[in-house]
Amino acid sequence: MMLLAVPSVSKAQDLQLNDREYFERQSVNLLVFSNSFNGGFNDEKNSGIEIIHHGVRTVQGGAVRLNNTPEQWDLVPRMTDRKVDRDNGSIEVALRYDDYDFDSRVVVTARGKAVEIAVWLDKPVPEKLAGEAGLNIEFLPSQYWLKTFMMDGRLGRLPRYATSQTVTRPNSEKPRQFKGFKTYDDRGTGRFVDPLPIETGHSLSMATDDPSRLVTIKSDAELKLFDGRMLAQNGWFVLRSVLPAGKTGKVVTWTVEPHAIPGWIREPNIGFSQIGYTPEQPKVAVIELDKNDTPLATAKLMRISPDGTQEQAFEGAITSWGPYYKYNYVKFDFSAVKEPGVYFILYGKTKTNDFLIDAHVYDKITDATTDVWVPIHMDHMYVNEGYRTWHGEPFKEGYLQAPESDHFDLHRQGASTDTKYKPYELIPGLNVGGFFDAGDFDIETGSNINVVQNFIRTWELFKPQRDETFVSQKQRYVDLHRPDGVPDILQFIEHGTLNLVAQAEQIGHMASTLSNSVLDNYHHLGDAASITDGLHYDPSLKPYEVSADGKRSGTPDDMWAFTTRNPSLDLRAATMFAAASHALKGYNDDLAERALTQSKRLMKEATELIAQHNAREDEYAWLDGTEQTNIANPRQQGAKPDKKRQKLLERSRMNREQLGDMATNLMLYGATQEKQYLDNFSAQIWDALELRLSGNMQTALDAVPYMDEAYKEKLRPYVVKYEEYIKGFDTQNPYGVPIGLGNWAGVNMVLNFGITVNYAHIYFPDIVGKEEVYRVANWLYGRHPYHNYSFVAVVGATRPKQVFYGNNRADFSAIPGNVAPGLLFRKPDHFENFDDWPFLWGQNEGTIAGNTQYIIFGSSLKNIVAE
Ligand SMILES: [Ca+2]
Ligand SMILES: [Ca+2]
Ligand SMILES: [Ca+2]
Repeated sequence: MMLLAVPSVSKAQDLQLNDREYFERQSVNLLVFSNSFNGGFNDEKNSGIEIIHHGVRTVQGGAVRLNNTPEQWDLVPRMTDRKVDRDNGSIEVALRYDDYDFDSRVVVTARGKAVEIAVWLDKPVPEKLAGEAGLNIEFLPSQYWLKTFMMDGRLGRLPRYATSQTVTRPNSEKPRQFKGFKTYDDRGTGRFVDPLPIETGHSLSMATDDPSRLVTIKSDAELKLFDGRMLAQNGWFVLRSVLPAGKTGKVVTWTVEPHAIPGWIREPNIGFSQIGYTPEQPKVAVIELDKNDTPLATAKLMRISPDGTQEQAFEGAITSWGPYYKYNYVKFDFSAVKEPGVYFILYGKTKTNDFLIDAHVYDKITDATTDVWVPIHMDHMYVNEGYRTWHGEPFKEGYLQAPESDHFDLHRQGASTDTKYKPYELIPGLNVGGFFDAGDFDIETGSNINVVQNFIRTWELFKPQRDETFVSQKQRYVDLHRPDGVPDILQFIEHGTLNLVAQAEQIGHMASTLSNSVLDNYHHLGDAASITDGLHYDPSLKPYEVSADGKRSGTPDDMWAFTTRNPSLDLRAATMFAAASHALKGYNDDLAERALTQSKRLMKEATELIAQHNAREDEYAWLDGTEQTNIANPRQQGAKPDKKRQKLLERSRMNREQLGDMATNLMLYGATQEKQYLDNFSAQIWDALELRLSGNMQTALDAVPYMDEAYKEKLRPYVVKYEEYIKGFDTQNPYGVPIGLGNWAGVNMVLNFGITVNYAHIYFPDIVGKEEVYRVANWLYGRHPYHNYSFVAVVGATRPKQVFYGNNRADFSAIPGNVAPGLLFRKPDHFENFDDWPFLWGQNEGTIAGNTQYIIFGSSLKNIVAE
């Protein structure tokens, strides 16, 4: 753990192929398909040839592409082979477009301080793609706009906003997009928009006025520089050379040289809590250092007095944690400082922003989420805040039965509708209640079930009476910061339940989703009420034509209900309905009654369907859905089932089939107080804890309020083991929390962990000490890799993140109270979270399920701190 990198002044100045299979020199990492185009959402702007330049991933998307400025749903190549040739210092990838039977090879070879990028073809470019296929690479707009560039000696400045020129071309010339969908509405013209280049030539220098961003590209082929934002707000600056038609062999060659600032060392990233600290809590900053940096012996805590003067409050030793991926980590413990006040950390010349030490720093951590983020995501309502309208009432025309479709956004409708409706028929009554999924505007039923459950849990545990939101279902109107006499959480439970009950009543079971029918309105950025025209789709009218009575239109923009029946989703809904009916009783008795009716019916039907189906399930699917993949800890993985374990698994599976899911049983007991549910739970929990302690501890803790002392005593040794699991993170990474490596950063996993730790502390304070509950808070509020901004657009933080992937992302903005997924891992060793570029959903999007999970975490943390 103590292997500190020795700083070396005389590091080789040429790009070298390193052990992690990328090209490296101090301040430049050049990756060749360490990350390929295989994410769930097509072009995620995270793949191909990438450059991490002075610590920031500013270039990606290097590949053979079929468009001047590829959009998310343009075709991406499949990587069919990748070879690393150490002797020649080169990496070769084979790329294939199955839709066009088109293969190419890209070979990247180190040439001193530059690399050569060459495209090789064994067969000429297919005729359909001649003039369209090219070698592309993409530059991050937020790191290049307003900077100067030079093409063949001509100077220019990269624009802050897209204002270059375009042409239109016949649709027949447009290469096929994802699954044949279209990202654009051609308004009946039969033509698509194609950007024209900003500049063309043979030698380009990007950012001649910024040595940290300067990249020079030279080629005998014509280089064309485009602005991808002309088609899509999340587009990048694109450099490309069209591949010549009819040629084979080495058809295009570029020389690419990223400038390196001599002796550059990355500024230390001092991770600490932007929300501040209570006087008594542990206070340990984690400092992320360049591997060529030499750790200092001490750091200081400075106090800012009320008169504005500064004084040293504390000086303490720097202790080493060691290397973790590409950086080196040290810690600075200033727990000794307990006096309330305004402070900042001074490490060498690096000074943090100020923060508070005060008993009340956690008081407001959930307010922005409950008062602002959640109500803005209420669907089928007009949402107002002061002078501002967030959105009008969306989807007034309701939802059509989806036809069979292999759809976008991971949605699918099977061949049968599983309903009484014919494809394209209006399913009445679905345009009520519900919450927008995330940065998009669909209702994901599974997420909405989670949301209602999260609100119910918050309500049952903490009974928050906070009332800052006016909600009128009759007026279909929400007004922020206007109390209406009803606790907001209760209104949120009602709003979620209204949509889900409508689904069960109208469809007969749960829809998988209520979502966009056409891709060209799915990527909508703006007022949700303008996604569709609010008029019923009438195929007897021409597109854009409106009926004489003004009620129907020929524009096929109506949303669809995806209705393929999924009994496990129905079962989850049944559980949630039982709990909702309990929570809503006395507030909305009619809805409570409807929820209970649907709960009983779905429970019965779904259990029968599942029994018929008798689906084979693999070991981890039921054990825990959240922690099974991608924990950045190899020690967690690969535990092979032994004989005893196999036996336990068998028994668990049988119990589950006969008694139902244990967490569901527990929730049903909470809702009904019927003892059989508690017995069903008790019959399963101990095996579950033996099989997967960390994944099932939360459920075990959730049962404590219903159980006797004997249960608690039996649970005790498991909590002791869980405490070891918590402490184990201290040696796995410098931050002491589970860190995810998936294509979606791991905030949900971190929040789950945080909630479980909080409850373990509440019920077993002698085993899980109070100091443990700050692990996740520290991470969320700024103690993490890359930068030290709070991942929560939160009240109280000095420096929250400023841009998120919300539905206002095109304005480089945030919706207050959002929680970002966090640190996105790029293989093989890079964590990042952009705060000047909101469009990478894997690091910046907030989801309705995640943000309501945060409300539970935050509420429990506040309660513990207030003790
Ligand atoms: Ca969605
Ligand atoms: Ca209210
Ligand atoms: Ca419509």
